[in-house]
Amino acid sequence: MKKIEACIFDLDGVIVDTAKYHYMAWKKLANELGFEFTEEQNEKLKGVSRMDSLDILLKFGNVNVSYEEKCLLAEKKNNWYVEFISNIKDEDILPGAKEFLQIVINNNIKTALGSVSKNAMTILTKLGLENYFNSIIDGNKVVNAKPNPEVFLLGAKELNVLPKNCVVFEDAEAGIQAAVNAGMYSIGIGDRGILSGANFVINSLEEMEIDKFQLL
Ligand code: B16
Ligand code: MG
Repeated sequence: MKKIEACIFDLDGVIVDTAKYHYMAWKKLANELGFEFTEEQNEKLKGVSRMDSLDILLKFGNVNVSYEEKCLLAEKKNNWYVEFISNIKDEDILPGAKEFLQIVINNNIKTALGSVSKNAMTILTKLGLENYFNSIIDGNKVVNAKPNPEVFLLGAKELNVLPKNCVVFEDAEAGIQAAVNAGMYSIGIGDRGILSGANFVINSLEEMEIDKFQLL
């Protein structure tokens, strides 16, 4: 069994089912700007910062706007997203997430959150999940979004664990790439085709057992 000292979890799409709310808000913005935005196109936005996501979205729609206009559009999207998550409940926690976090903690493996979302703390507090993490890295602590490894490297640093002894759980292509760039093991959650860069892929944390670390 590899020496696993820490698990770093992405938030949207790994711990909570909020990736769908990001998609809904981006789709609403695209429609308002006069173009369609598919779930397939949305894969390219997962794990990517708000402004970088907006740039990708506008490219899909062939829309050119000034920097000032971009700031207004990003704010608009975020206001919708914040509205969507204002009623977030226990049912929005993804299957097996809380249970697996508890197993990890019981096995004396450190835990960190590695999200580039500026709304991460709001979500964790609303769901009473903040105490499951020894360290919380969110979009307010990092400059570079995934696939840049900054978010995961800062998590490892705060936990005082070497990157090679960390496992990252991710649902986004950019997130798996960030884990690879950080020199960490990665477990993809979702589509095998999209997450092919991961060490292995599972459907949800419900399938996760400590013994699976032997596969890394
Ligand atoms: P916000 P993660 C990412 O969170 C989302 O996957 C991505 O869709 C979003 O654009 C980004 O956070 C920024 O979020 O607009 O709330 O600051 O997957 O890294 O937990
Ligand atoms: Mg995610």
